[in-house]
Amino acid sequence: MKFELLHTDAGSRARAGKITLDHGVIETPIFMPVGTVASVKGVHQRELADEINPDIILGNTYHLYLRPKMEILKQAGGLHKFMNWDRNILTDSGGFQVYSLSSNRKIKEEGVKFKSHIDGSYHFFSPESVMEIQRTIGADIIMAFDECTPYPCDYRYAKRSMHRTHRWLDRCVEHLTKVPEMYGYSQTLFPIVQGSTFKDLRQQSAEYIANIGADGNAIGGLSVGEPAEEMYAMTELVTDILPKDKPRYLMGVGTPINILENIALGVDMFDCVMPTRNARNGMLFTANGSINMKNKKWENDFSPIDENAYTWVDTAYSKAYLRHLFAANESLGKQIATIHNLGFYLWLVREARRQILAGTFTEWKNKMVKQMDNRL
Ligand code: PRF
Repeated sequence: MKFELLHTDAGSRARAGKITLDHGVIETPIFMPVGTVASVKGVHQRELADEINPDIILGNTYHLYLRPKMEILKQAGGLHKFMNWDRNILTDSGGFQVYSLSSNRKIKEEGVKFKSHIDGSYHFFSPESVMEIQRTIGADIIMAFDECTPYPCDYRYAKRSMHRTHRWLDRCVEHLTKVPEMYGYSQTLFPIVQGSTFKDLRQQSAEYIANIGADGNAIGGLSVGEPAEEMYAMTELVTDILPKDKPRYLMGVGTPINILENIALGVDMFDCVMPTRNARNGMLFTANGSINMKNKKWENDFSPIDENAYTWVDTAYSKAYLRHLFAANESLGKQIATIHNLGFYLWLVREARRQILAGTFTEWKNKMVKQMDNRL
């Protein structure tokens, strides 16, 4: 993996860069649409590639391991071939989904025993097994096995958990050297900073992760219920320590405003279920704020969904039509809303990149943050 830092903003820490991997170039800042179970929910791969056009999408180790299971992915020749997606993929390690989705999980030094949310069966994840699973899935960027602490979290637990995450990271790094890549292209491991919302822990963790010398670094444990100001304070502290010549990935963030604020703090990569999940609930993100598409007020509004035309659906359909689809519970409504939201998120990070390169980022960001705070 190669990362070129093209420009750093003068008035903030925002950066524009370029990551080169075997499945293509990623222009940063980037938003990665979430394709948890080998599908970005409701969007065909062709629409994803042609209309939304992300350089990379995300998959989940936890879900893919449980279904379709590793044997099928191995037979398919990896996730890219299985789902017919020939651009980059990043897989999360399960270090978050195990805690948020499974029940009866038991964390020990060796790893985590958990109960499947699908059929109640018991499984065990360790740093070693998660590296092997991610080799089989075959994503271009794979994540270290960590523990995402909840919020709030008491200091003693956060500290113990952070040290265990660091020990798990060492085991991931060590084990990965023993398990070869399976499909003829390279995979890059990103370690993850933890430390909850404690400054000294975040600092220690960022230093530990920086020392690993990985090709890219992630920040975990944020956007788990803490106030936005606390998240920004942690990001700022961590990006000050992580190497400048490597991409930074803030996991599971966030709203359009969160994304712009964190770009300003030096983050290069984002993922979040928000644009896809909220779309399915009828919530649209726009440059002027969010819209509840189910609201009666759109019943006879025949203006386009979004005249900024991020994707073809924005001008092909009216708000009244989309509102009707939600009222009638038609699956097409969810699909249209998903394409719009992902189109908007990808526009947002691309425009941020353009503004960074033009030297006008901060002014634009402040204006956008104000505008996007509205509810329409
Ligand atoms: N760890 C991992 N995945 C994650 C997180 C984390 O802390 C988060 C936290 N927002 C989202 N996804 N492995």
